[in-house]
Amino acid sequence: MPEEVRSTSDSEGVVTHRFPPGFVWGAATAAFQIEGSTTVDGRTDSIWDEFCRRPGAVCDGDTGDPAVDHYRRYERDVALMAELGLGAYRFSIAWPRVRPDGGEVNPRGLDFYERLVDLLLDNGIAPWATFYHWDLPQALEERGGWTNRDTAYRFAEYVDAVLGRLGDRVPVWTTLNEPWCSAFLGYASGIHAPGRTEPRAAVAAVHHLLLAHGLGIAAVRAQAPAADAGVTLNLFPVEAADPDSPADREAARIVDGLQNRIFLDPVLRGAYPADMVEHLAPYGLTEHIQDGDLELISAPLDLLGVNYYRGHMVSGAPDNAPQGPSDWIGAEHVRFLSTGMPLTDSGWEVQPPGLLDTLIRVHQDYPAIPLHITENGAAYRDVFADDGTIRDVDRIEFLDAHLRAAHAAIERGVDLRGYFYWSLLDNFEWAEGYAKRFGIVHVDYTTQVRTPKQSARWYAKVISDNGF
Ligand code: IFM
Repeated sequence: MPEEVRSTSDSEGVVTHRFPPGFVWGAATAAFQIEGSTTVDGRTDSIWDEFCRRPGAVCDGDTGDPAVDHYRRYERDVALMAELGLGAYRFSIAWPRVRPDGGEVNPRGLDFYERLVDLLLDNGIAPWATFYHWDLPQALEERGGWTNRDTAYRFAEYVDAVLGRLGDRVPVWTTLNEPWCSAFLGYASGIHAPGRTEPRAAVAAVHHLLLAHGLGIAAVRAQAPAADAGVTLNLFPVEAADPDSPADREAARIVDGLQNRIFLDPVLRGAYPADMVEHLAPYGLTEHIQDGDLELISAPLDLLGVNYYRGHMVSGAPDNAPQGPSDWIGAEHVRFLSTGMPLTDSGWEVQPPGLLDTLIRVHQDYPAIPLHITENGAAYRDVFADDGTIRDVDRIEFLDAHLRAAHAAIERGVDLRGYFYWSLLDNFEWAEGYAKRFGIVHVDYTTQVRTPKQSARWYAKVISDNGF
């Protein structure tokens, strides 16, 4: 094993992870989850502002205001990042600030991101910007949202506006964050904004999101040729509960297709997977594909962002009746089973080996592309000890186990170049509101006081041990 990718323990038994030189160490957030200030400086509604007003849509009726007030406290937050020694900060830009209602450019919206990016650069922290982390302007949703092909072109205009201001300074751009969530949670099960439960709409959204990605990459190449560009997908390893059962294997194939390959294949191979074209034929997938789309969608990338939280174990249960709207179009009979691993506060199983499996799978099944883990993290019920600290040992164990898996992937030859913890700060966890805390930095939602948890200190040590 090369010296630089060794995992060791120091004299206190604290694991230190030796990653290759140049490995990117970061933390991630997203605009709607942290910024607040949803009505200032010209910003107008996104689909999430609207969704939050819908009774029962978001836990406790929580909204994106004030979130963690990052729009006004970004200087303190960047100082925190610097204290932790982060090499990179992954954040998203709010489309409804930059082009409110999807219309004219709003320079005040761009001013905020310019101040943020310049401050990060002054602090030696690389800004990694994502154009779309789910906050579609509501006015565009009213014209069909992602079911409307035109939304992809409006996205390209928005990307152009951002690049016109920041294209000379941001080293890494990603087009979309987790288009699976935008399409399937937003338009099929409706548990995310815009809360629609129309399978055909979700399938249209898949293609138009991918088209937006392709147009976004073309814009980055044209306006910021020195920058790296990619997309972030939430990938899940999918396992058949009984590998000898044809029904379970079939369930695994379909869930893997709908979750992973429907995005990986067009982006990295230039075609939708044949079995998904067939599976989604009743929902009109191919009706949306026009000449030249797949060429745009599969333009070469500099990196693929992998968001990993857990895997799926599935079984086919043909006799099960579908229970209401589902993310799993045409696969409503599939059952998702527990593998018996401990749960985070989100009820998600802690499955570090799934990260290794995911990275190896992408490495083996798709053309060589540098990978970055652009999100990985866990919500836990953090409590303050009497001395005012938060000893979030469960989060440290989570982080440690997943870094070991990442490390093992590098040892196995995967071209993995970075890791971003989700999230820097406790924040608005979508339909869960503020009930789930993912941060390595605690936020008191009444006072907005930030308190780094023990996991933040632990992560800072890993980063400094790796030469940052
Ligand atoms: O909070 C989200 C983030 O916005 C996208 N990826 C998963 C995180 C945890 O659910």
